[in-house]
Amino acid sequence: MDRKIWITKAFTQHFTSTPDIICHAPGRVNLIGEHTDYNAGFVLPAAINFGTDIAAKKRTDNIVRIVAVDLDSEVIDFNLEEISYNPDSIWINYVAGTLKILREVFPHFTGAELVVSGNVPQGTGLSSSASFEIAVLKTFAQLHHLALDGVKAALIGQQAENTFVGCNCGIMDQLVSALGKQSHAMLLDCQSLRYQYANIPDNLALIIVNSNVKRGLVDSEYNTRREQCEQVAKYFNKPTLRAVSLADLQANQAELSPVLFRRAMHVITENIRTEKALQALNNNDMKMMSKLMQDSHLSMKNDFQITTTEIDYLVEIVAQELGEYGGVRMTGGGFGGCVVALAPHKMTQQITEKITRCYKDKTGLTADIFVCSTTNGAFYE
Ligand code: GAF
Repeated sequence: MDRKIWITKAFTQHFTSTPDIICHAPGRVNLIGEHTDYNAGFVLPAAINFGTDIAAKKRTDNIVRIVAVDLDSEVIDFNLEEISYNPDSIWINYVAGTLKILREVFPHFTGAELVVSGNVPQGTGLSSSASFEIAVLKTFAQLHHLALDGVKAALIGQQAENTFVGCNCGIMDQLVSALGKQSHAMLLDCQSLRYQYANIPDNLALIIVNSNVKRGLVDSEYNTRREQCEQVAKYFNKPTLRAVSLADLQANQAELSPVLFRRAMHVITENIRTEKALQALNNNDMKMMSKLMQDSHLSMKNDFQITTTEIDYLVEIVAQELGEYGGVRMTGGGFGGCVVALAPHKMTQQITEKITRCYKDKTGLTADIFVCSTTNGAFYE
């Protein structure tokens, strides 16, 4: 059944009335530019056809009542005037945190009845949480006529994660969930927050492979990487690594610990690759894109050290099939999660077969393979 019809039905069942609006916000896949966003660098993500749906009706008091249909229809109420962290139900903090920050910007909006459901595979690096935050923000902006553009919404979502949920993420996921464009990736400059779209050529499929490696220590390792990047920027007396050139980094190698040097090497070279990837996509130059994605993966593996043996193996077998006709690399924060491939449509089947044939034998795990499409950022109906 169409998700819109389905969530409308769920709303009617729970609240015995019809919703005022249905909002959707997508998850994302990042084509290249990993761990560069919080270094004020470049990223190249695309919004995908997995996301969060919310059916909503306005209330005139300050109560928010939300039903999570995917979690046994758990119902949680809270008052907009008394928002605090809920240690017993982690998912509600994405809603509560987002609305707390939204209230600081727009102090007078009232509550709502909400039914939420999402289909972004969780914990796989495809931004289920950013899609949830942006869906909540889009819903409240629409219900209460708040002047909230995509960039402002993304900043609020990010702030909620940083200050309420406790993840020190950058801006990429929220921004592409809010402002992505069908058939396009988005080159985002995380310093100026300016962005431009790059067409994904029609002949290419977007294949996302979930390694099903359980992501351990993601938050602590993520925060450690961020601190290491900040240390190097501080050494150069710069606000972020964006302001440090490759030449300066290389000239100072002896002064930095090997680990810090490698972390900065990844970020600085990844920024260069990401800008080049925009040109490669615009020119439909798959040979170049293939090389950039391969180098990006090696940099994440050797310098930033955020891949796993299973992920490296997936990348290796898909790259063998693709040759220079397509690109493949790990995508997202790392330590498990997904691999993304840009591949000619006609190679989709052979890639799928190769993964199915080899991955389980080698790792004991079964990979989930999604041939995805790109979509627009958040919208309401
Ligand atoms: C996670 C974060 F949320 C993003 O901000 C980004 O840093 C990404 O990891 C790594 O590129 O998705």
